[in-house]
Amino acid sequence: MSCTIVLGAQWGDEGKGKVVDLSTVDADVVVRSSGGHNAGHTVVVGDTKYILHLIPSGIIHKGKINIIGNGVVVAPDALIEEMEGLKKQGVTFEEGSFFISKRAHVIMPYHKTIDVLREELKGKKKIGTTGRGIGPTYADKAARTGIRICDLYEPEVFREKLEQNVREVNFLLEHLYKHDKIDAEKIYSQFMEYAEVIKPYVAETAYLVNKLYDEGKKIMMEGAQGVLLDVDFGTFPYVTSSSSSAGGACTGTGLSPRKIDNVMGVMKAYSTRVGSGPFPTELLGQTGEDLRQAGGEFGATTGRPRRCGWLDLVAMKFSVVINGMNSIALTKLDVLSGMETLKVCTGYRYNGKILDQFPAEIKALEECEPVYTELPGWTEDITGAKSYDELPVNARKYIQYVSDFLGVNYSLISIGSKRDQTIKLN
Ligand code: 2SA
Ligand code: MG
Repeated sequence: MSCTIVLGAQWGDEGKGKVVDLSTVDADVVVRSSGGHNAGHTVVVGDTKYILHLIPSGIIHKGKINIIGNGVVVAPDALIEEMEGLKKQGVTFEEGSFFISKRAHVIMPYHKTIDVLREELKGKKKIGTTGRGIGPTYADKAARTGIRICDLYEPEVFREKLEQNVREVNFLLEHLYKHDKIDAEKIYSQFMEYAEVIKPYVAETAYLVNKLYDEGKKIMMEGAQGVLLDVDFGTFPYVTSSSSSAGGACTGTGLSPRKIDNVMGVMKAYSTRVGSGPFPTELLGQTGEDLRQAGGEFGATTGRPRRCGWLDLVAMKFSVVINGMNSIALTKLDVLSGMETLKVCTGYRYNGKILDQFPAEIKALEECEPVYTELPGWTEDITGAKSYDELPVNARKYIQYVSDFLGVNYSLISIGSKRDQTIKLN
């Protein structure tokens, strides 16, 4: 029995899709514990490309159990659409292969409306959310007004909560946002229909996930977003609204913390982020543009160009510490080929001091100046390397430097998007 958490160690888009897919082969159970359809995991199997948002990637393989945990926020309409799309690609949802937690909170249409309007109101200070209603749904959860999946099967409870929430939302729409009001009745009947469609999959997954572990099943927790977008530990307020770090895998599923055996962080060989917020190592000039083009750094969900920069080891070290990361999957190393000199950030200069810890203060993150260590680049194409020893000496030096700094070993190094462009190290 074992449980491994695979999480994005930076700001998301580290290439989790590929790493998760490789790890799925060994897993019996694949679980999502946080986020919603703001995630976008691209998995390529043979010639087929699957883009998953809400459904755990184990669904692509027959015989795996897939669970959407209580920490996930579920938009039933988006879920049904994703299921339909996957079915068209030949994916089946056999009995016992897919479960949705009764305790997961539901993203309602008004959450999406508020998400978008709140961003508009913020103007320049906007977070750059995905506009999927994620923040307002988690806000309702914390405010104890949220609607859970189980509520959909108690029509009176659902109606009462819905009407109460819609009253509040309509007040805001009318007086703050100057927006058309919404109709609770329409939402009610729509959601009653959605509830019927997803009913066969709804379960008390907290018992289930512990039982599966106790039976000796191998569990993989599939992270969404990245640690630096975690609501507690990320670059608040420029974060998502869920616990995307390792702790969230327990609270978001009910699996006991005593049952977590491994935490694998997926780390891109450089940094990217989408949306607003501080990014100390961001490259605004040609080098950043080169990384964007070479790395194809455009969002899978929204198509937005990603901001690019050097690898930030101060941020990474924080990520290693708070997650207890015991291995790193290094991705997109090939993107760095051809760059004359590579830089890694090992400290932040701020107010005349060098910080070696990732600061909580947004101002420090915005105004600090990265302290870089320069390492020589390599010109060879590394996308065909079959082993660590086949990598150019400077690539090995870069990899080694990072691993020594972080005090964590690699489980794999990815040198291209295909499955076989992977150097496994243990
Ligand atoms: P939200 O919509 O409330 O969660 O947005 C808040 C901030 O979190 C950022 N965010 C993301 N950043 C990177 N990747 C994300 N998801 C997909 C992924 C993206 C994709 O996991 O790969 O498909 O390319 C993601 N989701 C949220 C967002 O930009 C805001 O800064
Ligand atoms: Mg992505």
